[in-house]
Amino acid sequence: MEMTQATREASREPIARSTDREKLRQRFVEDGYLVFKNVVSPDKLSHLGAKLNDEFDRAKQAGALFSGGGIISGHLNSFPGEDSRFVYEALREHGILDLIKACFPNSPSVLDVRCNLNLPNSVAQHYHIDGRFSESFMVANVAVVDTDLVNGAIDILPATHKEFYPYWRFVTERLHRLTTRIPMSRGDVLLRTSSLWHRGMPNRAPVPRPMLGLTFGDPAIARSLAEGGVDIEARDPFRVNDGKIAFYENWYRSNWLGRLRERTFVAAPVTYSAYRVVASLFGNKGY
Ligand SMILES: O=C(O)CCC(=O)C(=O)O
Ligand SMILES: [Fe+2]
Repeated sequence: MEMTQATREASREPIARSTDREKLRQRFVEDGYLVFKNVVSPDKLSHLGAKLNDEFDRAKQAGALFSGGGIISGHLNSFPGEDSRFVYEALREHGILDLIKACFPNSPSVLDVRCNLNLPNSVAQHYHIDGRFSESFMVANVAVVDTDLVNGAIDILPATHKEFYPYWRFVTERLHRLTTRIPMSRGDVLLRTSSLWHRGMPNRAPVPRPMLGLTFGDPAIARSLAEGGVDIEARDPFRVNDGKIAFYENWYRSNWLGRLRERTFVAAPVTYSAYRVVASLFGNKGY
């Protein structure tokens, strides 16, 4: 893999001094992402990873999982439970929360805690941004297991956050040529803006690949909480679902239309891509 500036230089030490923080912030503004090595305790993460796997097996065997909703393409969303709180504390101790604040000073203070489960035999996702371009927020991805090209290291397109690309422009300007895989060791952190183009990749290993995704100040989440009458300041994001692990749909709904879309994508990614080009010509969502 080609090592990028961001990967090579990101500090292993806590980001103690504001000068360091300002340098990192500037690099983040340029590239749309930063990688930090060795932030979160590998031992605690292996414990969490084992628990996630156990819960997933249990839900599968109990027939408690939905069909479709990301299961066909192999990319599932989940809530990693109260036992993942140590990850947030590690981000704080490392100075990463302060850095996030420096990068997004005006974000609503709403944290959401998720985990991407990349299942064995998954396919490459479509390139996308998370949420709307005009509402970007920070995502902290934490490797729960060592992640390489075999078990599905994420693919990002550096600096694609700087401009709004409707999907037809994404295709005609051939942005996929910027492809940069980000292998991570257990405990490494990828900070990325939600508006940086990226995709989940095939997992060719026999076990699921979990990757935590903490989002900071996602306006869509702030809105839906406000609509539900939730007091954001009082809300504890680790106590969602009584603090228990849960599995969620990702990208595709688990109703019949969602399953049809997902099957179409898996069987014929080009057809799906063509559909997105056409949709991007008429909608303002961009993808
Ligand atoms: O699992 C990954 O590597 C990325 C998944 C992703 O980007 C998503 O589901 O939105
Ligand atoms: Fe994503």
